[in-house]
Amino acid sequence: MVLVLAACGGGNDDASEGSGNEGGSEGSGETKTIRAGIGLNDSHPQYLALLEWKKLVEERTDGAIEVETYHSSQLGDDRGMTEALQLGSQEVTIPSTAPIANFVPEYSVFDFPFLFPNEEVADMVLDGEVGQKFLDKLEDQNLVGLAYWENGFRDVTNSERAIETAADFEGLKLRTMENDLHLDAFSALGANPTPMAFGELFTAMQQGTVDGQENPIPTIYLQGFYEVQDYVSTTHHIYSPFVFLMSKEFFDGLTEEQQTIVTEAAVEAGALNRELNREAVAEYAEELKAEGMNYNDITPEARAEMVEIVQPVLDEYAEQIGKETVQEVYDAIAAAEAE
Ligand code: TK8
Repeated sequence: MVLVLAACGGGNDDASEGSGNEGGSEGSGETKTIRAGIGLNDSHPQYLALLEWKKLVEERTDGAIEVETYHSSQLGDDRGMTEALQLGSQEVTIPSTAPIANFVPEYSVFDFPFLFPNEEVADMVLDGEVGQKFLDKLEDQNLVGLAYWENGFRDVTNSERAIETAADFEGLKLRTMENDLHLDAFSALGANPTPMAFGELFTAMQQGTVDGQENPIPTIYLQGFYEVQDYVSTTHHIYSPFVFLMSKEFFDGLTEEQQTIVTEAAVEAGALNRELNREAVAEYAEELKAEGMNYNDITPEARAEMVEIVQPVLDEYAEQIGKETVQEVYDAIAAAEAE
C-alpha cells in the first residue's frame, strides 16, 4: 500500500522535493494511518472535499500518511467521533459547530439564529482572527481545529405544513442537533424539539417519531429526505459551519512538515467544500420541487418576527458564553459587512 501511494505521489511536483520516498523528515518509512469519518453520505460535498483532502495529504507526504475515509456515520455520530478523537482512537472528523458546543460551550455563538447574513461574511469571520481564536480553544479538549468547512444555511422540512410564520412551528415535533441552544431556540418558537444523532434521523422521520428536521438544502436532497418529508421552508435560520477536527495526540505525533501539510490541505479542500456546496443549493432546490416537495421562502417580516422571538434565548446564552466573546463575534461580522 505504501509503495502504491508513493508511486502515485511521484508525479506530483511538491512531493518530489526533499527526501525521496522516505516519507517526510522522520525518514523511518513508517506509515501513519488516519481514519477520517463523517455523518453525511458519500454524495455530499463534504465527502467529496474529504476525498480531496486525502489526495492532497497522501501526495504531499509521499504516502507517509495514509487516509481512510468513512461516511454515513460508519464510525459514529458527530459527538461520538469527537470523543473518539479526544481518546485518540480516531484521527479526523468534521462535525457541525453545534455538537462541538458540548465540548467548548463558546461554540454556541456560531449557532445563534440569524447571526451570519451571508456566506461571504461567514468566510471572513471564520477564516479571520476570531475564527482562529475559536480553533485555539479546542486544544484544551485534546482537539486541533485545522479549518472551517461549510454545512450551510439551515432550512426546515416537515410532513405537516409549510412554515411561513413563527406560528407554524407550534407543536411541531422537530429533530434538532444535540445542542442546548438549538433546543431552547426551537422551544421558544413553539416547536417540540427532540435532540437526536444525525444517523437516526431518516428512520425517525419515516416512522413519524418526529415530524421534521432542519438542515441545509444539499443534505435534504442528497440524503433523500424528500422521500419522507412533504414541506421545505427556506428559513435559513442558522448558518452551520463545519470544523475540521484532528485528534491532538495524533497531530502532536506528526513532524512539523506533516502538520503544515495536513493543515494547508484542510484549508484547500475546505475551499472546494464551500464551492461545491454553494453551487449545489439552487440546483438541489429545483430537484426537491421536482420530487414533489412543497417549497416556500420566508418573508422578511416573518423572519424579523422569528428573530424577535429567539432574542431572549440569545441574551441568556450570551451571558453564559461571556458577553465579550459574543461581542467580538458581532464586531467581526460588522467589520466584514462593511468591507
Ligand atoms: C452530519 C451532521 C449533520 C448536521 C446534523 O454528521 O446533525 O443535522 O447538520 O449534517 O453534521
